[in-house]
Amino acid sequence: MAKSPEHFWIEARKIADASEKRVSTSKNVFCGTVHYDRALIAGVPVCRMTVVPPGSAWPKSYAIDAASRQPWKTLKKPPSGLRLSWRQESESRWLVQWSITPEVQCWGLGERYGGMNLRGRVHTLFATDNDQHIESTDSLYKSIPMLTLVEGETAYAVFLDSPALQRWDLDSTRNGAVSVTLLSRRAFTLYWFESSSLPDIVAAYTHLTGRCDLPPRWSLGHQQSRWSYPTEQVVRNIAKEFRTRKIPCDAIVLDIDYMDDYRVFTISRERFPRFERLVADVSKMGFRVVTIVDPGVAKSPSDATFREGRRLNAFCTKADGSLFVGKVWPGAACLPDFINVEVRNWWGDKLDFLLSKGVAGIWNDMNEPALFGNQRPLSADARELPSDQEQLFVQHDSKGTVGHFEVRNVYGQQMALATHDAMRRARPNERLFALTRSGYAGIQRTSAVWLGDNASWFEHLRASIPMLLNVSLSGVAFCGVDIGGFGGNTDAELLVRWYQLGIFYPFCRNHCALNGRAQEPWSFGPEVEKAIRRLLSVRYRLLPYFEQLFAEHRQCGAPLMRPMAWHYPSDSTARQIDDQFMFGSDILVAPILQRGKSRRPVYLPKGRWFRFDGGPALRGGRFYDVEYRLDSTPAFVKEGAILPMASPVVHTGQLATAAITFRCFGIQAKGRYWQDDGSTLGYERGEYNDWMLSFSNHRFTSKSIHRGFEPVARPYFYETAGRRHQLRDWPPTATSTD
Ligand code: MIG
Repeated sequence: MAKSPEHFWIEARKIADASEKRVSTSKNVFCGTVHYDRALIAGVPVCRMTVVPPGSAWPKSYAIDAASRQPWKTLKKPPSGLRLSWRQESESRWLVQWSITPEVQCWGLGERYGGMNLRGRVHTLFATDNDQHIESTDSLYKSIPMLTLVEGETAYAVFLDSPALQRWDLDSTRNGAVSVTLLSRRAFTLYWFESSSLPDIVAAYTHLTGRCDLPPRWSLGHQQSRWSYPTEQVVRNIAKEFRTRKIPCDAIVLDIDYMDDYRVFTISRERFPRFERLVADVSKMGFRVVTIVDPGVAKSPSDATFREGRRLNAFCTKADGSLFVGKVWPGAACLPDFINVEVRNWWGDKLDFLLSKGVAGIWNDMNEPALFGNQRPLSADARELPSDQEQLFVQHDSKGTVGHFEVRNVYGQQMALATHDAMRRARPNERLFALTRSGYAGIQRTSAVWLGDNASWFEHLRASIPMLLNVSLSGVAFCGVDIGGFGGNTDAELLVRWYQLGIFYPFCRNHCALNGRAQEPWSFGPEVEKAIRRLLSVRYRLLPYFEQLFAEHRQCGAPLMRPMAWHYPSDSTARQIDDQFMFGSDILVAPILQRGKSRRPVYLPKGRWFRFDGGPALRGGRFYDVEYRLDSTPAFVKEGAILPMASPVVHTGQLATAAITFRCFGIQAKGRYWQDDGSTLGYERGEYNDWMLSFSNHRFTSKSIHRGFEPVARPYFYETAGRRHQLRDWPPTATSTD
């Protein structure tokens, strides 16, 4: 048989690899203990391998949700489902290997720049503040070692639970070889999720690592940010502009310039003389205030936080016990050692400085930790881990001292934990909003995330879809990127196109860097403002659907943003698509992603679809060339769906009494409607209503699945074929039948 050209390439690469010694032939030097077990998690068979080097403690997991309990069954030998080989190659280097078939696509792995399929490249997980998001970018802020391998209609997954540097080579040599290199001297755990459906894999992974609590309703609204709104007066003006222009908005975000000399837990009284009044006044207008908090504490005897931290030994030190000092916004600064629970509690108590002033949300930035002039303290291609003493600094938890690189990937995670726990203490019955830049597996339990410093480029608008899909499949449902782009200057066209997509980001925030051109919605004249107002009002009208999706996430781990294959696993065209996505099961989002274009191809899977903004049904199973004007909603709704929608409001405080319309798509439709107070933890005690909605034979009916919440009176309608009908006795009283 004639050999294919590909065959010769593979042979040639083998020769080249051998001469470069890339195929490691080192032997296994492991002489510790390894433990295998297996469990059925959310219906998925999962094999677990725990590797403990001699003299090491059993691994401590920062990822696993303490509330999750599994019936692990110990095995005498490696389970057959675990289709990998592994070895310890040197004192600090581990190698895990397996091979993948040609059709496999590699998804997940947290925050990666680029397209959705990660195959063909090496991906390093080592928390890095990198504001250059370009083709060659590798490590970014988050490190989530959960890879999903999609193979036809099913998927399997590998989660390597270790907060040390990991290098995932996903077949960069194109011969089907996958390898994971881990640089650590400590024990680690590997989870292998056996072949299942994609939704089941994510359900099982989020069962283990947790799901996000229901966010406060206001945090699902539009948030307006800027580095930085420099004075109280500027913030008041921004608030006033939003309200007089009737552009929906729920939060104003204060970046580092609200502080005095960038010192954490201070307020510049020169620029924010009546900060408390400001917070109270904008609250009356329906805004929440979110403030940034960075970990670096000014190394200065005049700084109270520094003095306290010093007294409590709260800072990371060098191996000789002296303070580690790096350079960040406040100048020379020390870093709290967040893996220590006492430090977390101390820091959390300090947050009362902001919480007691009425600040609603905390935004944790720079928590990789970022250090000016030292963003990559260990080279991405390092072969060995320096000794504990040489790992930039050392950290201390209850078990003792550990080199920073061993736990670097959870620095941000543990800061987020301190924040979350403190907010919980201060507000025991409230839903919390915290945002973080760095994070590790399980970050969804404490924080929403955004993907750091993108730029005002169409490329980054485009990349946000696959990036957020991969983050979503890595367990983090509450995510978004800076709308308008952070770096550089946005322009009218880009800003509008970005809002067209951004209204479907679970976390919806406009944010812009210091030097960039202003990009508040009114910055580019009335036409642009009008388009953005309309787009944001679409988001606000859809917030009941958002809330229902978050409730679903809590129940089964499903993210809001889902790749097409989530709902169409047997459609091989859908599997290749990463420039459109499903928002829940009913809405397909396919925005314009290129400058100068107002049309794009949109793939509609089998079934019939309606444009969100109205029009005739379209038959799916093919591509359409679709035109979007500047104020169009770039979305389609599946026939047979019922979307719960609110009447227009400008902030979520008005939502509880806004009329609800159940929009029915098609002559037979089904939907779900979740209702609660949007602000407290009452839903955990059953204080919510959950309805099954149905429309058929020209009749709208509903069935209650759960009733535990008494909503305030508001009008309800259903809408079919463009006509609205009031539901006079809805919701039915508990005793009536529908
Ligand atoms: O060194 O606080 O990603 O959102 O505006 C830059 C200033 C520090 C980086 C964050 C960005 C934020 C900026 N911060």
